[in-house]
Amino acid sequence: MLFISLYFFDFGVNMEREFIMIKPDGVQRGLIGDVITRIERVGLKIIGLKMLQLTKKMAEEHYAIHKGKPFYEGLIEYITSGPVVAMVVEGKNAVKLTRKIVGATNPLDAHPGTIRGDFALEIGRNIIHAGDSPENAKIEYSIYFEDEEFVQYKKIDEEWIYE
Ligand code: IDP
Ligand code: MG
Repeated sequence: MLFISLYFFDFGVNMEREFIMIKPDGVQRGLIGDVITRIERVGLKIIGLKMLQLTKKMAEEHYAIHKGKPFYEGLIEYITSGPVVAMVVEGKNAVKLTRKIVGATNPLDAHPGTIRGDFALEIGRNIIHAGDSPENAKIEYSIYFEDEEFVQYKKIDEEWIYE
């Protein structure tokens, strides 16, 4: 019993949900598979996944914190320019881990091996979005997903991923 409660306690620490979006350039360039592979292989669990075309209203809500910045209008145009793939993943330290896999905002600063470092060269065409904190990830995924859409399941590799 003690073992079980300790196990659950440990597993619960830093378990987070992260919001990820493959932007229109990622979709158009055929990178959906590459991106999802990188997210999956690190051990994160996909609990929600959908393709959609963002409306201007959704885009403005998503990027509300950037309103007024010089790149804002271009960003709204870019993110609504074609279909995107929206995803919610779950895992220990999911936000920090995802941001590491995604790489720096400007692909010029993103290390090789990161998604932006490997697939992009301009800041305004940087393939992927990822929430920068668990709180912001929740605000963002709530624009695109209802809570009931998330699938609760246990992956058989969890005991080999979590110590
Ligand atoms: P992040 O996507 O790494 O979190 P943010 O600073 O939150 O970076 O910016 C959101 C998005 O806005 C970036 O991913 C990028 O597409 C775009 N962006 C940020 N800064 C610039 C810029 O200086 N010029 C053009 N686009 C920018
Ligand atoms: Mg951001």
